[in-house]
Amino acid sequence: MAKPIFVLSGPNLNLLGTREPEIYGKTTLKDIHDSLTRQAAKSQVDLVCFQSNMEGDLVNWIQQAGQEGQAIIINAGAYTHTSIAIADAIRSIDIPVIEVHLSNIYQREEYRHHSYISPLAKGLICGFGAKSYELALQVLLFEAQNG
Ligand code: CA2
Repeated sequence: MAKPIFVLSGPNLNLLGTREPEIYGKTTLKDIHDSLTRQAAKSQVDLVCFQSNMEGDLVNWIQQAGQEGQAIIINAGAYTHTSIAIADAIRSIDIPVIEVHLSNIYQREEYRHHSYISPLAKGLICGFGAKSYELALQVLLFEAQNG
């Protein structure tokens, strides 16, 4: 079996589907994880899905993914705009990272326009709600099959 793809989500994303549906949609994070897991299974790829409100957890999982995973899909939530620690962890690994956001961060407040992750990521997908995660997975599955 190929190495798993890590799907990492940051602070407050555990609240998805329960509040602010006009911005973040009605889908829960569990729904997203379940749907991604089904999609990946069709390509015989395992997913490891984690969410935490703690910056250090995300740093630890990025390091773990660097050792044990083939790629990372990350929505670092608000840490996207603030975390040098997460950026340093991404800089320390050699696997592709795709940054995702549910909302289009460039249509929102100015303080969301800067990402410490984007310059280090293979690509960025934002603005498609839960589909941002699915599109990222599709790219990775396509690349795993087609090189
Ligand atoms: O659009 C995204 O995916 C964000 O990463 C979401 C973060 C925000 O800080 C980023 O700028 C953009 C916030 C996640 C908060 O999630 C909630 C979900 C439901 C209810 C309240 C917050």
